[in-house]
Amino acid sequence: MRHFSRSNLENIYIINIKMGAKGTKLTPEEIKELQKATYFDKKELQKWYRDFMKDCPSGKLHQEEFERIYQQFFPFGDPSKFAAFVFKVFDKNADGCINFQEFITALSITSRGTLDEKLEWAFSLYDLDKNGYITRDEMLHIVESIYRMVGKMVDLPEDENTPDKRVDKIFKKMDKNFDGQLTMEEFREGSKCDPWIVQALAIDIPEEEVVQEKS
Ligand SMILES: [Ca+2]
Ligand SMILES: [Ca+2]
Ligand SMILES: [Ca+2]
Repeated sequence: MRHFSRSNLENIYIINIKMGAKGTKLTPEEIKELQKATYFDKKELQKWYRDFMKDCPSGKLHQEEFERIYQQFFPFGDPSKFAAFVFKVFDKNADGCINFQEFITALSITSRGTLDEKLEWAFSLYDLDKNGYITRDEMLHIVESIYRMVGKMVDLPEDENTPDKRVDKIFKKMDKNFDGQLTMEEFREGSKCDPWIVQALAIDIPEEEVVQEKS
């Protein structure tokens, strides 16, 4: 996750306020701020903004719409629970909707962020109460929602064919000090050996980085 200085954060709020009242193009100042906050260039930002405003003319993406997007990708499963968890990570200020700023920064991390940024983003998805640890229960909630979303699309090996078994397996591998919860450090190390945990979130971990860590 990127760390913003206060002035950057303030700028972002100003951007958001301006965005509420305008049309289909970002101003040069908005572009400049978003270029600092994301890995996208000017052209990409304008394009994402146009698409975003086309889909959400109010400038706000609500949870139901977010769920509908997931439903298109998982027509045979029930992605509503998983979408709700992801929505919470996108909706940084927890006001119940995703604005363009929140949308594009999350997209930037999940698609182009560094490995550590992606892992931190994934960690914050699993860490439901945001206390800095992932408990077995928290992971079970997410894994259950992933299984519901994917439905019966894939045949899973015996030792992973229920969310419970899957979480057991993950914890056996990742919970190095056996205290029943994962720190960011344990999660980071473990995810590099078991990319499923992150890939299941549709976050792409570059192949080389995974292999590098293994050797
Ligand atoms: Ca929000
Ligand atoms: Ca937690
Ligand atoms: Ca632990």
